[in-house]
Amino acid sequence: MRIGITCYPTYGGSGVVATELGKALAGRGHSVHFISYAMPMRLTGFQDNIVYHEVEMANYPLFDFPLYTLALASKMVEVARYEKLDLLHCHYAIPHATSAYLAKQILGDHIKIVTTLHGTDITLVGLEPSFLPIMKFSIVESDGVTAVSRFLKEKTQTNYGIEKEIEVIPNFIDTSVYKRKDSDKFCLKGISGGQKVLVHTSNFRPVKRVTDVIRIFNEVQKKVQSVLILIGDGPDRSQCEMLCREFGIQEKVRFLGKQVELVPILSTADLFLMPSQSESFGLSALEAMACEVPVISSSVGGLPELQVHGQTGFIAEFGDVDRMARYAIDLLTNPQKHALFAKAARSRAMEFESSKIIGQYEQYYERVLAGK
Ligand code: GMT
Repeated sequence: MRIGITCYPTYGGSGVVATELGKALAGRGHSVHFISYAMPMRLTGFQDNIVYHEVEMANYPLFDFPLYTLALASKMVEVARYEKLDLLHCHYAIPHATSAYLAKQILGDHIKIVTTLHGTDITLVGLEPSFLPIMKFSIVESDGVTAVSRFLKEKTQTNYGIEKEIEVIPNFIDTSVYKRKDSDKFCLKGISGGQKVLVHTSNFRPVKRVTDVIRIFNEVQKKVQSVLILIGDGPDRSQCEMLCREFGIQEKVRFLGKQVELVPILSTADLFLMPSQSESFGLSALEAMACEVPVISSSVGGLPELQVHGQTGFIAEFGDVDRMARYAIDLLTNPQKHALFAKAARSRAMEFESSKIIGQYEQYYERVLAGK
């Protein structure tokens, strides 16, 4: 197949899923064309049948706001025409599904559109009155729609009053890459062997509740010799740094900023924290689980579809910092229990092995192209 993939190229789960999907599809012999405003962060290395097409933005003094949706639609038309694409696969509905709809109006019915819903495109941004009608229209007009969890499928159908069939295809992980390595090879400055390592990674948006991560760790460090590693960056980072100073735990918390290579860091971890307010899937929790790191998370969204309470980690109501801290202390002070959880986390992650899930996307594409 000849597939166009559009995603956000930045640090974030939807872009990671789109890029890893494209790379895996290319590995299976498909021609893959990425269309975005910048090179997707994970699109590293050379693969013969992957081409990246950059959306160029024309500037004109009259345009107070960039017209990206239109420029993207034009680029989709150009790439689809000259590369003879069979389908356009949009990751994160806003504005990609709308651009694809416009492109299809120009190209004709032979090109098919698949839209994958990832999270806040449905649960937050798409619900804004200024976007809602176009979001609903763009989803309904896609030839195929997938969601990364059952939770997200149901939210889409109820929030937007959409009866359209939505296929649930969960996120995936390459467990041959994401596996625990000898952590001695990666020595985090200032961390001694006796200290437990707690990790959180996110885009530091309010929805991730990173301040709850700090609060949980503040309780944990009173009982367990430990450090907290925070990966990523975003609007809440300064507030988090301030909170660490307020609690006087700044020496025990490391802000590593954005990182591309997570395996060496996850390989030092004893626990992963994800106390989000909303999480349609929780890809970073899956990455941790694949590296044998149990997860303490909130019970929101698709998280209970990923992790098994009492086996791969623990789940608590979002905002219940005390309970999450108690769960963390329990696991960190009970080595036998921790070892069982670490093993269970890895086996659960294997159920999301990329080779299984990529096939589901291929089959779905075939169904959409056959008009079924
Ligand atoms: O929806 C977002 O906040 C952005 C998006 C991203 O690009 O990081 O994250 C969502 O998609 C990921 C990949 O499918 C999921 O693992 C995340 O759970 C989801 N985030 C939320 O639902 C908050």
